Amino acid sequence: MRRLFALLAVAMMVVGLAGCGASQSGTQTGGITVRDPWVRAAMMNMAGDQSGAMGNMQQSTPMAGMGGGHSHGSEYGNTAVSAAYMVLVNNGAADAIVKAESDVAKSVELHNVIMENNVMQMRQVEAIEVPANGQVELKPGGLHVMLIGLNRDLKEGDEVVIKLTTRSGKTIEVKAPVRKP
Ligand SMILES: [Cu+2]
Repeated sequence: MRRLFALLAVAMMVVGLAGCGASQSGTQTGGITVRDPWVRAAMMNMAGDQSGAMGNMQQSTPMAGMGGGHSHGSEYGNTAVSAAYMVLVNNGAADAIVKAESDVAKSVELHNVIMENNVMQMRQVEAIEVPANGQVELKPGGLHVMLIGLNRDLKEGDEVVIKLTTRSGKTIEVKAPVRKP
């Protein structure tokens, strides 16, 4: 009887692994994978135009007052910024993105956009949760990976490498093409 259980367990593991391999189609990690990544085109010298990363947001909403301080224009001043978007697809247990890194910017943060006093503002978030067997879309006007202090221009056709770290300890390397929004 015990032996039967052992055999059963091994059989289940094999089936499980095979299923996993098939659904991953070549990617190295189970759990979260990235689909359709892109980075918003932005120039380092955008005198008077800080709309690079959040163009949609600023066009459709008034600037936050001086006290607000969380809209792009007032928070980042002359620092060139951009943002990365993608779909996070999770084939496994609930996980989250807890860190993002890239060579193209001095600092990289996880951000969300929220409404406060009728003004859309960006907020840094500690993690982007991705539910088990679910997906989360990072898109303009919502969750995004914020690139602050660009080291170079991001022109259409360029490729930006972004490294994401999951709460479960995996690293996901994303190669995101630069696009105009
Ligand atoms: Cu942001």
